[in-house]
Amino acid sequence: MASSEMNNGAAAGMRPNHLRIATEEAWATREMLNLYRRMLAQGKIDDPGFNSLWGFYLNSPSARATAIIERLQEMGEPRIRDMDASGIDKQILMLTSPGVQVFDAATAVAVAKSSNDELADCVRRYPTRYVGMAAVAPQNPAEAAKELERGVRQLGFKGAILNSHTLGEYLDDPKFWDIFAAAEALDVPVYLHPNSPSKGLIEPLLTRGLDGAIYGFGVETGMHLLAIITSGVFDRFPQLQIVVGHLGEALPFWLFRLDYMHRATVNSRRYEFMKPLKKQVSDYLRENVFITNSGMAWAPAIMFCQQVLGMDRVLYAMDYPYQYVPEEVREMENSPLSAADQKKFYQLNAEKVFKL
Ligand code: 1DF
Ligand code: MN
Repeated sequence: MASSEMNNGAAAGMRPNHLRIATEEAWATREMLNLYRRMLAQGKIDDPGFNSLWGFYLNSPSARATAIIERLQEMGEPRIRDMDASGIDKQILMLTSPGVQVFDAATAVAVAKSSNDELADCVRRYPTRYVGMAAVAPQNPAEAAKELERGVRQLGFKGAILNSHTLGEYLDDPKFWDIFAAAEALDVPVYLHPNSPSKGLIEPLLTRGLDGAIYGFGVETGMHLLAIITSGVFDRFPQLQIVVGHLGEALPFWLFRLDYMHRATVNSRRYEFMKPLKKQVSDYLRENVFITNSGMAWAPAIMFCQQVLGMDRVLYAMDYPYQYVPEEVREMENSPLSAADQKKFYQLNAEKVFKL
């Protein structure tokens, strides 16, 4: 067998037989970062996770912080060059976390609109390279649903970005479900992206420096997705599809225990509010959830997820600019996956989920 058939040509630096669509790629507007700066300077944000994360990125002189702040805001040729240098054909773009979800409701609604307009301009400039996701303000669920509809119908966006908790509140609360109803009706996915753990969840992580992407993001976001499932969101919205990064924030590894213990908890009536679901927890993860490997360029974990969720449920993501490591892209193509499965992972699954 020619080496190009074995490894898809990646090792030899050739073009593979598929596109590479990176599905969790971040950007930021100047307007939003300036609001973050002002809020940090005024010291009035009651969200220790936000203060830790954005206090670092906006104040640290480190090479990591300064390069990321610059790349987040750069939507022109330098970003395209970074994509070319790492072999990325398209970025699915989302307003970086927590997006508008730390603002008061009126500000959040306004910044969601202005950033969506800006993103639509960027996509118009590079229509073959960029795909937009709509930022929405859960602080005002009815407006969020409207903005998602505008984003999809008028701006050509392919779904919504939700950065986990909003001011400590979670999407298992039915007051937010207008957003899920809109996504289901528009037939677009919701990307449930990490946020720092909420105020009530963060303390022992923060005091150990583990609140960020190293682990706290996963604790927060895996718990959030599980709470969405156990609250019955997918029984109410059976067509809804949620995309989650970081290989499903570890939930695929928990499938067996989640099914057993959810059943045990419900059947023993330990919590009055925990109602029986139509299906097992693992069924929702296989039928209503897609996962991406953002930040997890590691073939054994990717292949485990493909094995337990299905080859059609796992998508490629880089998490630019937070994990911009061009070599990772090529190294991963040396995994034992067949060329056909590589094509699903890097291209076809994303085209299906986001309707590209
Ligand atoms: C980090 C990582 C920050 C991810 C992010 O958004 C982010 C980080 C503020 O390393 O601080 O999206 N990530 O998805 O892994
Ligand atoms: Mn990310």
